[in-house]
Amino acid sequence: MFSVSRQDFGPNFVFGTATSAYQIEGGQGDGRGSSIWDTFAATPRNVKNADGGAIACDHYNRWPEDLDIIRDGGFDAYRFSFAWPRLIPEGTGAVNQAGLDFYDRLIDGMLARGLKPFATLYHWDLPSTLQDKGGWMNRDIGNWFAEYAALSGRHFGDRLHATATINEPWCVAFLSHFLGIHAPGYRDVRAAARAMHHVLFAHGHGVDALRAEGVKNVGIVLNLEKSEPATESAEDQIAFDYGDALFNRWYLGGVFKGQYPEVLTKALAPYLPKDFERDMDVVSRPLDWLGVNYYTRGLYKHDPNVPIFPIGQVKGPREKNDLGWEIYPEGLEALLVRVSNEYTKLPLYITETGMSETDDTRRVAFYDEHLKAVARAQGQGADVRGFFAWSLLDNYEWAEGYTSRFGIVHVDYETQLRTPKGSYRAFQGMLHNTR
Ligand code: IFM
Repeated sequence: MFSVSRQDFGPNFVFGTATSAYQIEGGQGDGRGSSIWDTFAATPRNVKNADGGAIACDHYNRWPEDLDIIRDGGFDAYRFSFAWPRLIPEGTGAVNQAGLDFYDRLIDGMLARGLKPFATLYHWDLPSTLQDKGGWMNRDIGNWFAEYAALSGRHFGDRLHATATINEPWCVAFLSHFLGIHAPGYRDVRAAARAMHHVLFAHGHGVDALRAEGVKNVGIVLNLEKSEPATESAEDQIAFDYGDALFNRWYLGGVFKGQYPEVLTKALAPYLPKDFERDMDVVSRPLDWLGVNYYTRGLYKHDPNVPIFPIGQVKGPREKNDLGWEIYPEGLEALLVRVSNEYTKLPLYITETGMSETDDTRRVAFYDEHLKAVARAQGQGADVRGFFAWSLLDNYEWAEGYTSRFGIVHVDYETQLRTPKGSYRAFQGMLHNTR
């Protein structure tokens, strides 16, 4: 049971659950092209147990049952993503009719169940053919992404309640091109700097393409953290400034102010695309809403041994999830108030939060605390309009494979049996019959 009730969040507050295509769909026949996650997962030592998304939760076939589960939970909305290689297998050019048909069925299925479709165009499954051309390192991705956005907007746009261009650009750029943890697995500062700019450049092109097709309610989903210095020392303050700039301000500043933090444009000057400043009006196209994904805080300390950004991270003292991420609900409150005061008055949605954990009573407490943090942020003026639990199902947790379970519904990967957990029942208890 949660200690909050639906009414605590205002009359039209949207409650939903979230997933993404590669993490749940499987169904890789039917004309879907190869994605960077297929090959990254197939490469030894990238993913625990060499797990890949070939079957995942078999949502490609089991979507009616999954949508029934969302409806029966009393949720208002479902956040899902389109798989670019399912719709345009080679990234540009020929369209896969089976892909259009699948998402037609899925969206119509949501509408038939009274669920608002919140779509994301890109949740990390880049078509491999585009990676062959440099992927996010290539400026042409602005045009490739616009073509894909236009198709999605033209075909599905009138049935979507909200559309996000990109999910978590920090992960697309930094985690995947500097830290090498996600596909395509680069550890290269020039690759990262280019991806950091091009992901937002492509986002802006995507916004234009969606609007040209008449799509309403367009946004982006940023993963943000509550960055803090590890100590009060001057050196750690500087480390915090770098960390906050890398995780938060690059994306918030780019999208809402058309400006990247100077501390990074200086540090990355040799590696950024030439004349990137000329693109900032595209990067900062006006939006209708912002999605915030929040999981933890970042605690930064000075580390003189790290070149370019002399920073390291330390673990905070609080409870952790089973991936070691510190649980810090008041960070969500502070972050929402900061975004609202410093960056945008647009409607905010918590498009993801959740906990990797097998002990579901801890997950119930996690959600309760984070819901309360949202209500407190609303009380301080943050215009938060919705909350999506990550995730509907246990699913493919990227480099963690299937070892990490974020679902409010348990999935037995042998049988594909879905079993609602206590956290699902807690949402159901709060939401039931109040839609
Ligand atoms: O599973 C991911 C999701 O794809 C993006 N946001 C964070 C989640 C948990 O790591």
